[in-house]
Amino acid sequence: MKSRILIGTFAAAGLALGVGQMTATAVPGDGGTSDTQVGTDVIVGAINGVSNYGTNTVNGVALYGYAFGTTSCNIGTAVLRWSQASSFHPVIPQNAYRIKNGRIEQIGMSWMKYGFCALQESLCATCQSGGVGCGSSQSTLGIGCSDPYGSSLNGSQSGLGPRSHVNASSGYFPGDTSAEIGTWPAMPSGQSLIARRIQIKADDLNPTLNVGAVYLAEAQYVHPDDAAANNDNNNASYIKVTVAASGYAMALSGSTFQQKPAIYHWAQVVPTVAYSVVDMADGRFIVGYNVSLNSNGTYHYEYAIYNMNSDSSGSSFSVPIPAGVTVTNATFKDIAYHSNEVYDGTDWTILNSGGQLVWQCTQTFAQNANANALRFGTLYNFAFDANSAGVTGNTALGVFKTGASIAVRGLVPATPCRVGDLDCNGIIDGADLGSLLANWGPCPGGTPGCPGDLNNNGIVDGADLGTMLANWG
Ligand SMILES: [Ca+2]
Ligand SMILES: [Ca+2]
Ligand SMILES: [Ca+2]
Ligand SMILES: [Ca+2]
Repeated sequence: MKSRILIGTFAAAGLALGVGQMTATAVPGDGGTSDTQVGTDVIVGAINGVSNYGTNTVNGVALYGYAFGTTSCNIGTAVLRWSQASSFHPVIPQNAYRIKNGRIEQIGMSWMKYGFCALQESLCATCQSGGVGCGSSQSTLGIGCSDPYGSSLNGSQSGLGPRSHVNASSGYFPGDTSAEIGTWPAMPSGQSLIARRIQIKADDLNPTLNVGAVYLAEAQYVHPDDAAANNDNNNASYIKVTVAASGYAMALSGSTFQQKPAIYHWAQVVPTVAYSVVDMADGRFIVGYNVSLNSNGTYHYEYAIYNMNSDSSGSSFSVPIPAGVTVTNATFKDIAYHSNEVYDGTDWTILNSGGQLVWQCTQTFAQNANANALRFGTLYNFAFDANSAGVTGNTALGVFKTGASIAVRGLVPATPCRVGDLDCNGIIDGADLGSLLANWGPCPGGTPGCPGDLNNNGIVDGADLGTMLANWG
């Protein structure tokens, strides 16, 4: 399965191309190695536990609070600086996802855990000398060494800072001085169990509402040294989790999938899912997509777009819709920021016009820097039905901070065949006539729409022949 995904990813990504002022390079996208193999390279070696905090109700919605423990590893060739109060230590966002009914959705996100010092353990490799452990203001994570942060530490609310203060492309954030911490949005009242932690709606966890669902925990490390070494595309890892019927307690299931964001598990559950990897100048997006057949004969298009570490962020997504294709049931799904985070949560608009189905953030960067862009560590869903099967083609991802548009390979609705072009080769000729005559008479079983039944009335007769001849050529 892994090799299949690698090949599919490479093939899809290899066709991604840039338009406008941005540059998109194409590389295999499901992690596994650092990009440069040199310098500092932090990864999540393991998600090591879950803290279950219980529930608070916010605006009438029951939300459950969680934190995931993380063990980082330095798999690079240089020590990783880990100095509290400076910008040179990791910050750690945690996310939760659910795969259900053919879709992967992000169902929760935390603020950023601010790391403060590193032990020197050996989860991923033999820990070499060079690291400076806890107790020094100049702590580092040595080459090959690992450092565990338990889930209760990653859920400690005073040590969780806002995502809006972090640039995941450069890894930069203001050092956690008392002055900086003083600028963090205040803890909302009445949310002592869930504030700043991963928050998930009860309805997204209730087993009777989520039969067959697969749940995933994900964590990512963000660090300026790792970003500067161009080793920041392997910083997210995930693990499966179970959800108990009682109190919706989560528990880890199996082993951590290292250096892979959770979106790559979608194809483990839905094997026809494919991916395009989009590397912008400042970070990586992973676009997952799948087309399935609906019971009514139309096709369901499902796109999940994950921004791993692009500060430029996304602000629109569009799919070409050929003339003659009918689109229904277009939907958008984001994930809510919380705990007084400054970002807006307004849903994107959806417009099918001029040959394009377009999802659009309601404000530009110039209008509102805190608009609901598709930011690092988040995954948004874009879905629709169409009466046309999927063919390989280019979608477009709009960039929030630059206004650029990036072409992204995906599956898009095919141009419909002309009425009477039974073999769909662009011309109505003797081959099509032969097919119509071969099917002359009632359709098998009386089921309308058999080959040649152009007016869909269950019989191939003179009326259909007349239509074909009228369209001849
Ligand atoms: Ca890394
Ligand atoms: Ca929203
Ligand atoms: Ca034909
Ligand atoms: Ca007919």
